[in-house]
Amino acid sequence: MNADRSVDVEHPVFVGEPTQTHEPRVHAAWLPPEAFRSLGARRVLVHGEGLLVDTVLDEVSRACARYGGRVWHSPSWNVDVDLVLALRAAGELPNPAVEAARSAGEAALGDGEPLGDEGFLLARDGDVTVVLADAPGGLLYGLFHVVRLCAAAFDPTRPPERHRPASRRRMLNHWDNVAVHPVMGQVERGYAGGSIFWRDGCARGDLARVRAYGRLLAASGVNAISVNNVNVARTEALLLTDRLGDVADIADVLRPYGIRVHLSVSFAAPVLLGGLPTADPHDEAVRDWWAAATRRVYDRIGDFGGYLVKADSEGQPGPFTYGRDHADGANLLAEALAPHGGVVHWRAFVYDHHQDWRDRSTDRARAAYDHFTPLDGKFRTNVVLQVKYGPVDFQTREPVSPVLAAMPATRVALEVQVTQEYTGQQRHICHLGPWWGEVLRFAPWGPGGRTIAEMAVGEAGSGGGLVAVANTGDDPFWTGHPLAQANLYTFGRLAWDPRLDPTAVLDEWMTLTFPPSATAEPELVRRTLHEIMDDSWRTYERYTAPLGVGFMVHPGDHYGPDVDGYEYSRWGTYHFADRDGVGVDRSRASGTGFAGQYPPYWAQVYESPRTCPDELLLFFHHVPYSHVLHNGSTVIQHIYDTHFAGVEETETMRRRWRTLNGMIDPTVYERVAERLDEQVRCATEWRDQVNTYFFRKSGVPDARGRRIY
Ligand code: GCW
Repeated sequence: MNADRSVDVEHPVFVGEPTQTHEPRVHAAWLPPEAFRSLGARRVLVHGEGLLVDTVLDEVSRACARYGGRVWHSPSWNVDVDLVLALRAAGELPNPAVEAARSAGEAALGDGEPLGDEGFLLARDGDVTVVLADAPGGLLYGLFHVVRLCAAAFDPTRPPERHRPASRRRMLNHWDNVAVHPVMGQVERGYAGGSIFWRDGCARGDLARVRAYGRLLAASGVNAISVNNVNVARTEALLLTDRLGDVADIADVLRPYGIRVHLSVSFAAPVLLGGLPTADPHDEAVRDWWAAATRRVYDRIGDFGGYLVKADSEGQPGPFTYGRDHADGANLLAEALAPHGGVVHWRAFVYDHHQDWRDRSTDRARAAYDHFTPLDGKFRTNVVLQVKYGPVDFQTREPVSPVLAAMPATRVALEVQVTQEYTGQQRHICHLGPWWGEVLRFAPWGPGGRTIAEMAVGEAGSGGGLVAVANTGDDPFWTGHPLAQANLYTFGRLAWDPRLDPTAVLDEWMTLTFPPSATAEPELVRRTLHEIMDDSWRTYERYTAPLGVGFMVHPGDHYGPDVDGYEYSRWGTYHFADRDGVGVDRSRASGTGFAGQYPPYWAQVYESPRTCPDELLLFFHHVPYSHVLHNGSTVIQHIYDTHFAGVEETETMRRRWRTLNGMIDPTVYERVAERLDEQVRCATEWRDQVNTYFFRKSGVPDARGRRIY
């Protein structure tokens, strides 16, 4: 035993600065000190070397310092311990108990299958819990698994388990601007204050906050992050060159948590930054420019993740300007990144945003499929095509994008939006886990076939994985609404394993965020939170746009109701309500043909109002108000009923929340209480505007005679 390397509570090993999550100013989210109680009261041996092992040691040391445990760092043989976190490759394992647990675990799990860079094995032998990994990253994720399990990690009867992330990359996109945008502000579609990275044109420099963020993300499973908006203006474009140092600083503080940094870049960068006359992907000078710029990035940030690109979309430059297609565009950047192991995330969100509402032949929902499917097989292997979950734009309900199933020879990533642009903007409780779960379980070739989750993961993790638009900012609760933290946590966990049950993940989040050991009535709190959150996405759906029609939001800020707000606009999002009926005919027989973009099973189901699921009826069909749904109600009565019910449900949420007064942290209580008042107000506005609109259009009274204006 090397006494110099042993660590005890008087002399904990800190490899980094203490993070601000321990200061009252910033909420600890799902990593309050209390969540570490079970771990921190144990005798722990950490075995192995490396930056991420230092992070593990730091975490364990701080937990033990607080809760009376002890920590040793290898080589410390023959100490009695409760928990060992060990790298298998770090030479001989620390003691016979560890060795025994390892063999027991490996035997129980089969052949000692490789754990990869991030996987780990958890096994018990006698009184010892052992977490084994082949790489430091695995040890870090193993540590957070132990934290999640609390006492269960030390249950003598716990069978061995092996964990590996389903996808290599689990990525968050920040739509943060460096310079405040005149319309979109510091964070585009940000509902949690300013950016944690940038303020008023500069890097914030407050890297402790970024580090604390990295820690939270690592504990959820996220391992990649793009640090600037996909809409890249001049100041943000400079992050690739003159301002690269700011990106490197962020990369440095996120690295100990296994998180790689990516950049959104402008396709026009060779012109904007390089002074070239063109950004044509076929131009030799343009290719050289990207190669050189990318080399400089890697000289500075050796583990840089890659580029994220929104091209030819909503005013962003792209290959269309030069008569090239999106494979040409994406491959240009992929070629520059390939020698360094980087990857391009190329967004499929390409459509005509100058549509004429009079033109019924153009359908925005068709656009991504029409642009991209002819290019299947043409992208380099380090291109990931990033596809929004629905064909339009992050609505509360849309069919799953047909592009996800239509490009078998392309690495495709599923993009979801954790920031609640269209789902209540973190003023409303809208837990999105169940919605993402539905998307992930969707089987594009029909029931029983491969699912979106399987496709995003790909063969042996070769798919593009899951990507999300982040919902975090410099708000003390990180996400504005404290309960919106659950959406971020859930995204990370589903990105790690898309087969997880979102409600079980929510439960995990509750246990970490409101630790039972620090909560007066833990079961009551948990039950009440489930009652409030489990169905909150469906509640939101009920009081907003009906039956999948979408986009009845206030133009610009996208908050609150405005039924005709987009009806005569250029954005291609219409509902076509008239005195007889409502909805968009996207059938092949008489509509835009969008339904035909699905494989035969769903193409057929969506084609007819008789078979189309109720919740998507108005997305696919224009039907009379008297149309009878599968649920037995008419469309008009369904609109009335759901809108009345939705508001009642928000009132119930509020009532339930009030019963928690005094049981949870008062600042959390107050913030949520405040926002629930706004949710009830806004839901009421939705109900009354939507019901009144359709009553006036249709002239059909509510069968139950409730008040409509
Ligand atoms: O939903 C829309 C948003 C835009 C956003 C765009 C996108 C970053 O309203 O603000 O731009 O999607 O996904 O690129």
